[in-house]
Amino acid sequence: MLEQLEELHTQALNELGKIDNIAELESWRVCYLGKKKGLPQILRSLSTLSLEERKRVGAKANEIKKSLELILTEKKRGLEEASVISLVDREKLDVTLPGRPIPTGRLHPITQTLEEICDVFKNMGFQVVEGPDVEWDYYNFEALNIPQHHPARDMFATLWIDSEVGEKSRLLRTHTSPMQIRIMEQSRPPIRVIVPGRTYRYEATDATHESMFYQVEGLAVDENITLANLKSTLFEFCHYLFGEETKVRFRCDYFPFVEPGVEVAIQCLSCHGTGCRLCAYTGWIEILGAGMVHSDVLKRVGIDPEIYTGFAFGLGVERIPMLRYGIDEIRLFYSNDLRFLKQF
Ligand code: 2U9
Repeated sequence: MLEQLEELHTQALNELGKIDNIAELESWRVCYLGKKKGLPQILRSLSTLSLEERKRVGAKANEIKKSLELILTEKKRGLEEASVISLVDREKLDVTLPGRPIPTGRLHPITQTLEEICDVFKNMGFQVVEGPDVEWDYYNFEALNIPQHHPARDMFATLWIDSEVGEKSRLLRTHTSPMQIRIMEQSRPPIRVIVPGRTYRYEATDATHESMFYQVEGLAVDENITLANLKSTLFEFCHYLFGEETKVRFRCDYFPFVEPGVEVAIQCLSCHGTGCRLCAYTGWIEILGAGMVHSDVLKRVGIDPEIYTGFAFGLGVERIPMLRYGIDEIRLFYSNDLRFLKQF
């Protein structure tokens, strides 16, 4: 029996020497120290021996058991340490490696221009408001002095949403002016707002026309607002955007929602008035349309034109970076070509 114990001890130690992971070590423990097998089983069978033998074999078995338990604890600690070391080694971070470049995004050139335009007017005390792209015929046309069959409807090739005709017909707004009507319906003067946003036209695209483009429109309504206020506001705007020295020109124009109406042009940035391809040899470049809000438009929203007057203006946003950077193709802004967009 003692010999059998010694053999078991040697075998256990041999096997332990070959183990290099925790899972195998656990199987080893079950095999030699587990309740159902190994030493505990031998200890249970002592009852068949004489008292003398039982004492000796029992003492030896306990001695081996203690020795195996001790060596098991040590082996376990050793394996755990080794596994932590190998984990640290595998997941080691080389902080001296150069970082991976994270490409930074940028704002679209039209967004940049919109923000710049809005900032100029915000500094002059205007509030920025936005309206819906889908509008009623009433807000886009009727309220702006353009009733059914008015020839001015031809100025705005419209993308209709509803097929029936009338005030309750829906469309994609052809200008952001409908929002100014909504503002005047909802609030009382003094009003100073600008409305940036997308506008839509049912037109074939070419180098200078898109079916979707951005506008910024402005409206100021108060007592004693005159054409002089409109002129100074838009002169200030043009000087800020194109430089203090830029010459600005006001000429008569017609829009159904303003009276009088004006077109605002700046002297050509490229030829300074002598005439070139950019300004179609006129020396001037049109930037804005504007005017004094028509008294009928004010009346329709319940603002008394005897007490209040207002000015309004509108500009196409894409034209600004096109003039500044000499871009001769509007469609580049919306064709998602990063080679183009990355330049801004
Ligand atoms: C209300 C009353 C009047 C806004 C105006 C223009 C003239 C104009 C064009 C410029 C280039 C549009 O993008 S564009 O094609 N706009 O010429 N806009 S007056 O007048 C208003 C607006 C709202 C209630």
